[in-house]
Amino acid sequence: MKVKNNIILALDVMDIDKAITICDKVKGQIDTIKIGYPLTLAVGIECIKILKEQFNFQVICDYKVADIDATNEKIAEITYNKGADGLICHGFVGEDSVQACLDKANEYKKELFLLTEMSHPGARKFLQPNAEEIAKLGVEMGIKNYVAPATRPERLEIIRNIVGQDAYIISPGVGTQGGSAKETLKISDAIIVGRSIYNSNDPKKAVKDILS
Ligand code: OMP
Repeated sequence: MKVKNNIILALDVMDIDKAITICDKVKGQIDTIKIGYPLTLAVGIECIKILKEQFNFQVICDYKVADIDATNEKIAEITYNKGADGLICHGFVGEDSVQACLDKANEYKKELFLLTEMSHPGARKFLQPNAEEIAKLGVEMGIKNYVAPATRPERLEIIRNIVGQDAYIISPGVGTQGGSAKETLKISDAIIVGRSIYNSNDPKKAVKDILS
């Protein structure tokens, strides 16, 4: 996936009018939006179509898919069928669960992002001890896209070394969670930023400041 300015907006607002207002402000700087449960549950999955048709954005659905294979398959089917360009799935659930998502991504010729280690403090306890194994699983399965934390550049680097330079890593945790855009982009291909942009009085300037 090619992302303009290597920045993805995490549009975690719960109101479609607010979402559209923010998109209008950043549309010249950003071409890729990550939506998750907040917008999808508030507005419905049709929000993918709105973002694509009204703004021509690429849409990554952050549904952190983490179920048995049969259920993952259904979640991935509906997400890609509704127009998502990418889907984020968890790796800790294991190979069969991830494979179900990967098969759907391949069927629709869209992207699957494997979440390795998360960015928040709580990830240290259960996810961090297994993140390297999750990244290795992704490599064995031929996965090209990963999510890894901007909040811990040293961990991000370890994950980069496992998945290799050709893999595409997107990193959340810049801004409000404390990560630096500049440091992260030395290792990752793109950053994911939410609150620092959508809570700003001037989202356009917020994007500019993050990139400067
Ligand atoms: P802000 O912290 O507001 O910039 O938002 C970060 C976005 O990235 C939110 O949508 C989170 O749900 C998401 N995220 C993380 O913050 N940490 C992770 O480890 C993984 C994700 C994600 O999968 O996108």
